[in-house]
Order: sequence, then C-alpha cells, then structure tokens
Amino acid sequence: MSVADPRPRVWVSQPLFGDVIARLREHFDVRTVDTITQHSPQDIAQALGDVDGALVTLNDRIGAAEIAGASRLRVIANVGVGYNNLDLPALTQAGILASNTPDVLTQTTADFGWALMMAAARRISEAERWLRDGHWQQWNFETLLGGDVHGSTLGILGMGRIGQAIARRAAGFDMRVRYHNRSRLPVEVEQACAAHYVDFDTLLAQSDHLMLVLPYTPANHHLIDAAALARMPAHATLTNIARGGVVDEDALADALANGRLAAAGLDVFEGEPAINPRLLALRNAVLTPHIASGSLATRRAMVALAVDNLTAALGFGPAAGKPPSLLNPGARAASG
Ligand code: 8YV
Repeated sequence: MSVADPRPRVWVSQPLFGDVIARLREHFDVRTVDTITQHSPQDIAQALGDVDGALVTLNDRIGAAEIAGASRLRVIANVGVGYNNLDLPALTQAGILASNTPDVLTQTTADFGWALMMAAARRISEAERWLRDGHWQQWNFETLLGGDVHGSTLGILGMGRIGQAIARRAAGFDMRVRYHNRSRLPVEVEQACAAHYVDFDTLLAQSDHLMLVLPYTPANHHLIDAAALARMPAHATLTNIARGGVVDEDALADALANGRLAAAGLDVFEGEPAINPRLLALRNAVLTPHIASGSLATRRAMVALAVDNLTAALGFGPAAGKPPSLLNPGARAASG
C-alpha cells in the first residue's frame, strides 16, 4: 500500500517543459496531464477540488463555478501576461491568489508584433504563397507591391510594457509614434518611447500601421468594429497581438475584402483555435497561431516564473510568501 504524499498538492493543467515543472516536485505532490487538453469546466472543477494550487494557461478558464468546490485552493498561477481566462474578482473574493508572467515575454512579444506588422505591410505571407504556388514565371516590377513601414506613423493601442517595447523599436525605422491608453503615461516614459498621446479616434485616423497590445476586458470587446475600421486610412494595416475579442472579425474581413484596409496581421482570434473562415480566405490577412511570446527561451522563462509564483504563494522557496507577480494582493485580506 502506498503512503499518501502529505505535501501540498498542485495541478499543472497542460504539459509544459517537464524539467521546469520538475522544480515543483521539491515541495509539492504534483499532478500533471500527459497531452494538451481542452479541459471542460467540470474537469477543471474536479482537478481544482482537492489541490492547494494550480498552474494553468490561457486555455483554462477559471471562474466562480470552477472554484466553488475547491476548499483547499490558495493560488492559481497563470502562464501568460494576459489573464482574461481568470475571473479575478471571483478568485479574490474566495481568497485565492492569482499571478501572471509579465516582463519575461515583453521583448519577444514586441519582436513578433513587429514581424507581423512588417509581414502584413510588405505582403510576405501572400508573396510566399504566390511563389510556392508556382505563379512566379517572370520578374515583374509591379509584383506584390506593399506599403512602407519606415518613415510612417505607428499607432499603438495599449501602452503597457509590450506597447512601450514596440514603440522603442520604431525609432530604428524613423517612424512617428502615436499611442492611446486608458491613462496617459508619465512624460519621461513618453519621451523615452518618443511617443505622443492621442485620443482613440485620432489614433485610428493617423496610424499607417495600428498595433493592438491592450489587455482584453468586457469593456473593449469588439472595440475595433466597423465604425473604428472606417476611421482608419485605406492604406493602413492592423496588427493584433492582444486578444481576438478586441476585434470584430467579420467587420475586419469586410474591410480587408473591400479595400477599406490594406492588410492585417493577426496572432489572436476570438474563437481560437477556430478561425473565422472569412479571414482564412483573405490573401491580405497574415494569420499566426498565438505564438507572439513563442521563443523557446521566453516560453521556458514564462513557465519558470509561474513555478516561482506558485511556489512562493504556497509558502516555499526563496520568495516564500511573496509571489513575484501577484495580481490580487486583496485576496489575502479576503481569506483573513
Ligand atoms: C501566452 C499570451 O503564450 O502572455 C499572454 O498573454 O497571450 C501568450 O504570450 C499564453 O498566454 C500562454 O498561456
């Protein structure tokens, strides 16, 4: 008969770098899953039912129903800087700590946003498909002409860490940078990014290349709708590395199909991994499978930070009691 492990129990919802996750075994009884799984709400509720902590990803939605029976649960460590998969007020009210993984992915994600914008503006995916499909019979001066990135105006919607990292890249391309954010940044930060604050409508109207980097909340669901797209110049591109729900994809497909917008670079989709078929059919949409933070080093660093958060929240490791990126310190008060 095996003796039950008396240590705190943690659940790791997806297979993530095994050697990084192994660090959890120093302190905890760790439950893992073998294959990438789209857990049902019931499965999540069951998995959380008898653990002290969980390490989850954006595919795992955790709200009041999932934690209702989780009497031991003290922490949810999310792998990702975005945490719209978590119902933070519900977790806080239940006294459950939540954490995310900021900073470690900032530069990698900014690199990718830049690449996607460049690919959309310069028609890179479209050109490669065209070439592979055997259309290149003769060099032609007017083949696949795109829009310029250098010297143009970059608009950034959402000027957090990643937005600022993108703005700094623009200096090397002699771009003007405009941004809109919930709140205006301190002047020193604006100067460091050479970015000018404008209102939302001005951002839409002035951006040759608009980049979405804002956190997804119910308030900005379909913020980029038909009316917003109609305010953008027809030669503009739209790049989304935030969350798919920020954009009304049917309105975007209309704009791309009828020449109201030059191109889009999309790494995130409202129903991902399902993709709006209209977007799939458009030659001027560059589509990637939510990989903006996906360099090997960064994805490992994200999991490592989530491990640190989980370990510290449960009172172990060098930062015991002080998770490095806690989202809801108020949960402590709620749990008394
Ligand atoms: C992650 C992301 O890959 O950090 C985020 O918010 O969208 C991506 O970088 C994803 O969240 C992994 O769960």
